[in-house]
Amino acid sequence: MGSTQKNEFTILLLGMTGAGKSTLINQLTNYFRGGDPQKLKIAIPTEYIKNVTEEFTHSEEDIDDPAKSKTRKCQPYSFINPKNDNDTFTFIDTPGLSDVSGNEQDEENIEQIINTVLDAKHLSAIAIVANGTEARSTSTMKKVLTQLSNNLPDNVINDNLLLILTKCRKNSASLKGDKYFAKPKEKFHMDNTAFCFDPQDLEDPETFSDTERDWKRSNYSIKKLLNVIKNMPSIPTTNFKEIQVIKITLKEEINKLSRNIDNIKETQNKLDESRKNKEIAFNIKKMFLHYIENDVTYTKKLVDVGYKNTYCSHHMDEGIICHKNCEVDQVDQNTDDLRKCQNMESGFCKICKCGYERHFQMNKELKAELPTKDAETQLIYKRKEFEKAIHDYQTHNSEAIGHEEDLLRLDSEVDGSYNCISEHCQELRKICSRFSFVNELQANIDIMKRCAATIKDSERKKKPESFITKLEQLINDQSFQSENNSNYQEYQEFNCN
Ligand SMILES: Nc1nc2c(ncn2[C@@H]2O[C@H](COP(=O)(O)OP(=O)(O)OP(=O)(O)O)[C@@H](O)[C@H]2O)c(=O)[nH]1
Ligand SMILES: [Mg+2]
Ligand SMILES: [Zn+2]
Ligand SMILES: [Zn+2]
Ligand SMILES: [Zn+2]
Repeated sequence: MGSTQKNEFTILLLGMTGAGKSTLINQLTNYFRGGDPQKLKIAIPTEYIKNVTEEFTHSEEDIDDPAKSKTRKCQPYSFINPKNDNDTFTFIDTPGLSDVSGNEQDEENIEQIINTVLDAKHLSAIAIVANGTEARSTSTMKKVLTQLSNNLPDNVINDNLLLILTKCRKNSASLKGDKYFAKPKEKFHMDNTAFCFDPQDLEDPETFSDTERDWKRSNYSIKKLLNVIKNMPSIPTTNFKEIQVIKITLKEEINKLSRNIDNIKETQNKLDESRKNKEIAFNIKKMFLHYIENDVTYTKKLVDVGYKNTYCSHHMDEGIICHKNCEVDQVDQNTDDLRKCQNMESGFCKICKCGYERHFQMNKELKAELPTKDAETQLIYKRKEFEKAIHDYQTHNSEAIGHEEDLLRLDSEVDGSYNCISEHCQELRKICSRFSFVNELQANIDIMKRCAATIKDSERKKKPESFITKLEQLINDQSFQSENNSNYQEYQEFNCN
């Protein structure tokens, strides 16, 4: 027995909807299985021939609706070369892409296409099928590649790309003035007319001879195509996988980053709260120390009230409430909010004459008569309040320290995320230089931006905001770079025979 090496060639057909991918599959079926215009073999039903003659499964829908795309699922069609049964050619028909950008169905289809590629393990070629009669058929090629640019590795685009122009003969293909997004290795023309009219029309001799002629030309193009495919490097689909993996990692890292920016915001709020409570406890402590040391008669207990009072940290111990039931909402102690209190005039308190910055708010008040007028018992109460204030102060202080530590940790995690994202972007760029980070990540960045904008502390805000700017520059920079990337050359119309 001679050495019979089995060769498997997998070809992915890509194109806009209606370009003629499924019709090409029918033409291929006839090529491989010896059909002819009068005895058509049908793998995929057409508008005119609904009955399939072959055993393949297909996913055609809305066959009679010219406005809709037909192929719903990626479907492989395997053929054994009649001239050499060691060669198997598997053409993968795919759902066509629409002209609408950002189309959800397209996104779904692209995902399906990539998964099919991954299943294939090896790919011999990606053949872009484009309507050759369209004035800018090469720009449709560019469109297809752009839509898939975040999924196709460079080596495939550089070494395994083919262009099949349908519905045309070589001399009628109008390609003038178009620029290539990438250079296909070879270009083919065909007009698979036999599947595009009512078979009864073949009775007309002119139609018959035209169809015969188109048929021969198509088969000649297919023969050429198969030869080219046989000589193309078969590439493993690992690069596709790698792109997917890096994309997932990038997404995860961006999500982590997003969560951390959210955490910074939350932690900042908690820190503000702790600092505020710390200040309140400090002032209460000061007040009771003053009461104890100066033996101030203490007849009322400090109780919670359902409204906010504005106090002065210098005059609180005199029992002065600078503004009872103050309507101002002091957001945090570092802001100028209390300037707006109605008892402030040009930043000074009308009641105690101190500056607004000495003031703070709390929903506590000396109220409710103590049950005793006895000095000894009063002192016990005063001490108890004093100690409670010390305790509260310590609690809020250690809370604040904890939040500060958290913020430092979050800051460094955010930095780490940046480095990680930047590394992955570079890694991705190496195998997929056309990758558009803007398309992939802009939405997440916008969410982060909105979150960062709500961080109250303007100092705190700076870090995430500068970080997000840096990240935006990174992704914009990378897509800018790609325009000048050597792998990204635009080719003038070229001729192939
Ligand atoms: N004249 C001519 N018509 C063609 C040719 N190829 C396809 N058509 C017609 O173009 C239309 C779309 O063809 P399909 O093969 O379904 O196109 P497709 O790329 O599979 O479309 P989707 O499945 O929607 O992505 C049909 O009406 C075909 O009859 C061709 O080579 N010549
Ligand atoms: Mg189709
Ligand atoms: Zn007020
Ligand atoms: Zn005051
Ligand atoms: Zn004061």
